[in-house]
Amino acid sequence: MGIETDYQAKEELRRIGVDPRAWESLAQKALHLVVKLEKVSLPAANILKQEMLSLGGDAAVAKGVVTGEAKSSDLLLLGNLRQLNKLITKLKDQPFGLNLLAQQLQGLIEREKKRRRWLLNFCGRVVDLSLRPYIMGVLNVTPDSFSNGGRYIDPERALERAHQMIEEGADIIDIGGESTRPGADPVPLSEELRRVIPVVERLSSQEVIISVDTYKSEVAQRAIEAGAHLINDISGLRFDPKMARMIAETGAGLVIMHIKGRPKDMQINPQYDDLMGEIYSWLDQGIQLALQAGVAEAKIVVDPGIGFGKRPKDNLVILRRLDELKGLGYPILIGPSRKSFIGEVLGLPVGERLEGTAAAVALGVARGAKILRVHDVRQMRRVAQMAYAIAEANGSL
Ligand code: HH2
Repeated sequence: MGIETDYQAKEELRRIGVDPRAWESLAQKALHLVVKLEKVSLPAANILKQEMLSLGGDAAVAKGVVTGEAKSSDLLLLGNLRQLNKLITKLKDQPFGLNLLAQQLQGLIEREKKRRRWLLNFCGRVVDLSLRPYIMGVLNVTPDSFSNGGRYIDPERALERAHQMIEEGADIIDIGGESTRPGADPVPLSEELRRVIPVVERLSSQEVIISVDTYKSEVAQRAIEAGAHLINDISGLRFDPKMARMIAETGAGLVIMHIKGRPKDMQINPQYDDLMGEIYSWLDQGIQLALQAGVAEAKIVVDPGIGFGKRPKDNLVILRRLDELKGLGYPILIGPSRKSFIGEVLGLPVGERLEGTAAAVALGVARGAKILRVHDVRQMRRVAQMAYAIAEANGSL
C-alpha cells in the first residue's frame, strides 16, 4: 500500500491497534522520501553514502564515486523520514558543505511534511490545502437565512446560483436547508430533506465538492447517498450522537464547528472565561469523538464558529488569535461572511459588508485559515489568494 501522509500513516497504525505512544516514531518510518541532490563533491557524496547506509537507508551515486574517479556526482538520498532526520543531525558537524546541506534538507522536509499534512480526501475527492486556500460558497435553500434568505428556495434557482459560484471559483458548495441564525427554530427532518436532497442530486454530476450544512445524521446520510462529499456540522457532532459513526462509515469529510448553546438561544448573553481555550478544548473533544467513531484524520476540518454563541468582540478576538487553533493539527475553516460583528464595527447592514468580509478573510488566511465559507465567491477568492501569497512570502503559514 502507498502511504503518502502523516494522517494516513497514523490512521493505519490506529486501525492496527498500535499503542498511540508509538505512533509518532512509527509514522516517521512509514513515510518515505527520495531527495535528489545535484553536483555533490566526491568527499561529500562518500560521506552521504556511508551515513545513509549506517542508518539503514541508502544513497544512489555515480559509479565514479566508488572508484574515486568522479569529481562530483548527482545523488539520490533514499530513506524514510526518521532516517533523514537522523542524517540531518549527523551532517550538522560535517565539513565539505554538508552542514549547509543539513539546513537545506531540514527546510525541504518541513515543506514536504506541510504539503502532505494538508492532503484531505472527502468521499474520494482529493483536497490539497497546501496549494492555496479553498473557497466554500454558501447556498442556503431556506426561506429565512440572515443573508439571501428565500432567494434560492426553488431548486432551479439554487442550481443556477451553484453554477454561478462554480464559475466564480468556488471549490466547495455548502448547501444548507435550515437557517442557524441567532434565534432560529429547528426545521423538521422531512422539510430539510425536501429542500436539500434535490439540489445535491442535481449538482452531483459537477466536479465541485458538495458540502451539506446539517447537524442531523439522517439528512447527512441521505445527502451523501445523493452525492455529497462533506458534512458541515455546526454542532461539532454534539446535537446528533449518530453523526460521527455515519460519517466514518461513508468516508465523507466532516467540519467540526464550535457552538455555545443552540441557534435558538446561543446569542442570549454568551460568556467566556477563556475564549480561545474553551474553543480549543471543545474542538479537540469533537476531534476525539470523530476519531473514536472511526473517522479518518484526513476527513476532519475544524471551525471556531464565528457568530455562534459569541459576542461581537469575541469574533474579533477569534480572528486575531486564529493561529492558536493550528495546534489542533487540522485544517481551519472560517465563516465570517457578512456576519453581524462586521455590521457592529462598520455600522453597516448585511448588504454592505463586502469590504468588512474581505478584511476578515484576508486576516483569517494570514493566520492560517485554509477554507473560507463565503457568499461573495469571486471577490473573496481573489482576496484569499492575495492574502495567501503575502502570508506565504512571509513564511508565516
Ligand atoms: N455560518 C453559518 C452557517 N453555517 N458553517 C460553518 N462551518 N461555519 C460558519 O461560520 C457557518 C456555518 C451562518 O451563515 P449563513 O449560512 O449564511 O446563514 P443562516 O444560518 O442564516 O442560513
